[in-house]
Amino acid sequence: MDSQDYIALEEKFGAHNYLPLDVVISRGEGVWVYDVNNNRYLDCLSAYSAVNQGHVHPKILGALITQAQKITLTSRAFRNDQLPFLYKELSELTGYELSLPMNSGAEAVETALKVARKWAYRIKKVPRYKAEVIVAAGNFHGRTISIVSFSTEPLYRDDFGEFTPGFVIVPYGNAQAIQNAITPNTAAIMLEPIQGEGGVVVPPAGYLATVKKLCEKHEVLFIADEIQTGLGRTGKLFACDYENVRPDIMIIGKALSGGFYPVSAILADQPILNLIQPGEHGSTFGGNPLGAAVARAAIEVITKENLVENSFRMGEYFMEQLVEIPSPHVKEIRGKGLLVGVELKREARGARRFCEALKNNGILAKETHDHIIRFAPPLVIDRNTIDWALERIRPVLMME
Ligand code: IF1
Repeated sequence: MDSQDYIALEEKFGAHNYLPLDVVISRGEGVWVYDVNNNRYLDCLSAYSAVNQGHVHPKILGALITQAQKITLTSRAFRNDQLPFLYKELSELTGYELSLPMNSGAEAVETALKVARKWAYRIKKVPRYKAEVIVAAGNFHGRTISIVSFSTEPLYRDDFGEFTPGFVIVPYGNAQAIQNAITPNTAAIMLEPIQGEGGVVVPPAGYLATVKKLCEKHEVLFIADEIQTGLGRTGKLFACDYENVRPDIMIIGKALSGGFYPVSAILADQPILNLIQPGEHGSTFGGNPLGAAVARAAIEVITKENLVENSFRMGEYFMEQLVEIPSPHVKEIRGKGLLVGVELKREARGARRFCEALKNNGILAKETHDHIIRFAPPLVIDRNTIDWALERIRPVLMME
């Protein structure tokens, strides 16, 4: 079989909820992936930052195999010997007293929203059920009905109503708009520190710090969705670290498992997370020993291999070099660490054709919002590989 045969099967028997590039990947190693015809590509998406550690990282693979041969799932009706250590290691890594493990990012976002609402009723004494959560236009927090209820992207929410009430949408990057939206019923403000899907939108310097001060002043929780920006992606452990902002609730996922297994979590201190009493929240797989063992190894790789520092240095170099390319199509290059967005001018006729050309040059990147190319390679990338990539990106950005 060659690529077309795989694509034909997928088109025949699969729901069409994606329109992927026509590359059929069969294996990966580090920053490289290989298609069924053994063509090699540099992965510049990292599965939307779930593979920060590089594909099939041997240490995480080893943890997966070892644990899978012992016990994979106990349910939380009983205890297991991996989860206590994941809790401890997450607390040591992030400084939060507690964590609550889930599976997908959306589940962790829903968990954070439930905890914030409960905190509003029990601690802030907001009348039931008037709790409001402020979110930003251009957000992406997942695909559940409640989450798309506050999406501003018609593609993600049309025809999925009735929508969940209790959300207030304000422009991203504008602290005054948040101040104007806060009411006595505001439970929380939830933001991505950098909007990934929104087009790698970096807010003005000081925005996060100003928002956090508003939260402290008005007794509102600050929730940071660091599912994509967290765990080294932006050149700091968390993107909030750039402004020394400590969210009341931190949401993580994706690279928490290095792409081996769905593992997500929310992190908070006892006054907030102890509001959840036994039986009030959970899931079949949340906190399972296999996911916990994988997450422990994924975290160890990030810290022991200095991936945060590498992300900072490689990202700085990559963006410096991209800016030097005299492309007639580029409007702006932005991002932090190895989360880079190349915004194209409207007259460039969309980013998809550039991604197709990049694919033909051996680079896999994904467009977002039609006119932005996102580059997010695994954080293990080295300078030689970035130079290899730039040699192939340059002609594409210079094409007609
Ligand atoms: C798709 C986007 C990225 C996320 C943030 C929560 C979630 C995500 C900041 C939910 C997930 C993924 C979902 C995937 C494509 C991808 C994506 F394009 F959809 F928006 F990365 F930017 N918060 N993002 O980025 O986590 O439930 O998926 O584990 O749905 O197409 P999840």
